[in-house]
Amino acid sequence: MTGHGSRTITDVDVVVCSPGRSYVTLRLGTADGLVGWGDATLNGRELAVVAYLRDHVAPLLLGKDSSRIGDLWQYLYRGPYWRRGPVTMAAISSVDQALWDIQGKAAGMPVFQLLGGRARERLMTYPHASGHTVEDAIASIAAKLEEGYAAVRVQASVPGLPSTYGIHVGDSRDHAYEPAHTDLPDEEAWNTPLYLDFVPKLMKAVRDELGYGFNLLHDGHHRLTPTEAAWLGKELEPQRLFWLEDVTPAEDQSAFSLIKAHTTTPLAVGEVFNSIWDCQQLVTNRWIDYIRCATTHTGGITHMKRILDLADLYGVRSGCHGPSDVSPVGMAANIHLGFAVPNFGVQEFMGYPDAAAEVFTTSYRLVSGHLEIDDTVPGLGVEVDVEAAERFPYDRKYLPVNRRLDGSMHDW
Ligand code: EZ4
Ligand code: CO
Repeated sequence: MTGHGSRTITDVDVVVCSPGRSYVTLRLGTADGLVGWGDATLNGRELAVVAYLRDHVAPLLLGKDSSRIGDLWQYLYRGPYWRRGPVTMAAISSVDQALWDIQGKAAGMPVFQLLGGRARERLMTYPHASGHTVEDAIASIAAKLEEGYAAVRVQASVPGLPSTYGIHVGDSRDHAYEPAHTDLPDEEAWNTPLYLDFVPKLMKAVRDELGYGFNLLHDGHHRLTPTEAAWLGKELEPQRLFWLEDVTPAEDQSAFSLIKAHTTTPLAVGEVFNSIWDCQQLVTNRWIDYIRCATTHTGGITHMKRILDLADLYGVRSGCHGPSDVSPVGMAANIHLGFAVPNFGVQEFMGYPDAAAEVFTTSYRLVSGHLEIDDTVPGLGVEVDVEAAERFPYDRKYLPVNRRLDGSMHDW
């Protein structure tokens, strides 16, 4: 499988930078001078993927034919014997994205053309609205609707808890979840009865105030048991959510059988998944409505396309994870897929710190809460300014951890 032609991979570099957030970006170069970019960012464990790429993957790629995307995927997945896992799959994802980028540039076409061509004119996105009070959260949603968004996720501070996941007041772009402390994880507190008492009141207040003319989402962030999640889903049925996200820790796929049996509130899960096997039971048993894998963490475009094709057979639509810790390169990969697949649902789009725009320029753009893409830019359409990246050296940060009020660890 060694390549001798113009498409041979001749250089492999990993760019690490922290322009407000940390990003790991793979750069592949070919003999004929094409450059492909891939996102390998694993929030809070970035350097593990850097080592995996530099120490173990780069030597395997040099001299290979960059056009053999599917075969290189299998080579990196089956080859090491040790399969799956977030570090391995983020590394494979970045290689796959970079190869698709090169393939598109070689063909002179945007990647979505190679995936079957444009299936829609724009992608619906959802941003994050939040507030310390119900009133503030409603005002935050109203501001997003004013900007043109057709879907909004809402979180609000749970009364009685010192901090709550997803609250980032005062940050208009909402690229939050950065712990305030840079050296050690922030510690948050959790109490299920307080949360379950509050969320139905919040959602009812939102619909009472703003009506039903937009898609409303909420993220449970893996905090509930299956029974609690089933109860919450039933309780929220009158508010007709677009989706209720990550109600339970998703490594237990069959938990969703219980939840789905009890509620018609649509369920979404998958942002921490890293392969089609994590989705298999959820999709084929129709236990979920939206699959939330990100192209960056689930094996790149090649593997994500297979997940979405499987999902389509069961009426499950896409809702790719799109936080600001998926880089603009990974976001572009999500977006190219979103333009091409029949079962696109929605794209999360949190936005990026201003400094990230000094490093990454994209051919997609956000217009009135929807993503548009330039037909004329080949590949993934993201350029990475390596000199600019050097101005933002790596800055280690951790995601928060979450403890119950008795001090025991809970899921964040
Ligand atoms: O906690 O991206 O739906 N979005 C989320 C995110 C995740 C972070 C983890 O890195 O749940 O905010
Ligand atoms: Co989430």
